[in-house]
Amino acid sequence: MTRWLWHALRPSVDFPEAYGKVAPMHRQITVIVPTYNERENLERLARQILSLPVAPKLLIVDDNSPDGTGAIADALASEFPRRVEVLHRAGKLGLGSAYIAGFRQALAAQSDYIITMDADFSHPPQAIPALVAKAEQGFDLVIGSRYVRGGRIEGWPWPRYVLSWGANAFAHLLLGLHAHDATGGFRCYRREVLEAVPLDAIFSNGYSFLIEMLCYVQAGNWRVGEVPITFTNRREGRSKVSSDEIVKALYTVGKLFLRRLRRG
Ligand SMILES: Nc1nc2c(ncn2[C@@H]2O[C@H](COP(=O)(O)OP(=O)(O)OP(=O)(O)O)[C@@H](O)[C@H]2O)c(=O)[nH]1
Ligand SMILES: [Mg+2]
Repeated sequence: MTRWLWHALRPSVDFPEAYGKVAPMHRQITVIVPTYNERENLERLARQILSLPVAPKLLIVDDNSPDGTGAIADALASEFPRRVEVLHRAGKLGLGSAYIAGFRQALAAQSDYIITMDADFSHPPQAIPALVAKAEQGFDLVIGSRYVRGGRIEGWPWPRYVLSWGANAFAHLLLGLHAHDATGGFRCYRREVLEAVPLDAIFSNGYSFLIEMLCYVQAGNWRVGEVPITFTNRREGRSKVSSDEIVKALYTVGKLFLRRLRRG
C-alpha cells in the first residue's frame, strides 16, 4: 500500500529506468558503520568511504568499545564535521539495535539511500557506487552479494562457509526468502523502505536481524536487487560472532517460520 502510494505520488519516477536519469550526486547517501572494537580498521575505512565519488556521509554507531574506537570516531567527526557523525551508545547493545539507531538518525537527516556495512573491510567500500547505481535503477533494497555470479569470498575457513550456507538455506526453505545472499549485511536501502518497515516490531538484535529485516522487505513487495561483491575475511581485529549468536539466529528463524505458518 505504502509502496503503491509512493509510486502514485511520484509519477515522474514510475519506471525503473527513470531512476538512472537522476545523478546519484543529487541523492543524499548515509553509510552506517556499527563498531565494536574496530580500532585497527575504522580510520582507514572512513577515509576510503569519504573519498568515494558518490560523496556519502558516514554515521558510526559505536557501543562504547573498550579499545577506544569511539575516540577515533570522534576525531573523524571533528576532522569532517559536515560528513561524519557518531552515535555513542552506553555498551554492547547488539548489531540489530545499532542498525536501527542508525536508521532513525539517517532518516531524520533526510537521507535518500541508507547503506549498512561492517567496519572490518569484509564489505569493500569501492562497491558502494555500484549499490547506489542499482538502487537508482529502481531497486528498493540492494544487497552486496557473495552468492550471485561474480561474487566471491576470500579467506574464510570452511566452518564459516557451512555456517553461511546453512543460514541461507534456512532463510530460503523455511522463510521463503528469494535473495541469494539473505544474510549479507552490506545493503543499500531506499529511505521509503525504512519508513515502511515497523522497526519497533523487530525482535531480533544480533546477526539474525538481517534475515528478519529482509522478511519485512519481501513481505512489503519492495524490489530487491543484488550486486556481486568480493567478501574478504577480516584481517584486523576480532570477530564478534559467537556460538551464542548462532543459537539466537536459530531461535529467530524458528520464530519467523512459525509466524509465516500462522499467517499462511
Ligand atoms: N555497535 C555495535 N557494533 C557491533 C556489535 N557487534 C558487532 N558489531 C560490528 O558489526 C560489524 C560486524 O561484526 P563482525 O565481528 O565483523 O561480524 P561478522 O562480519 O559477522 O564476522 P566476521 O566475518 O568474523 O568478521 C563490525 O563492524 C562490528 O564491529 C554491537 O553489539 N554493537
Ligand atoms: Mg566481519
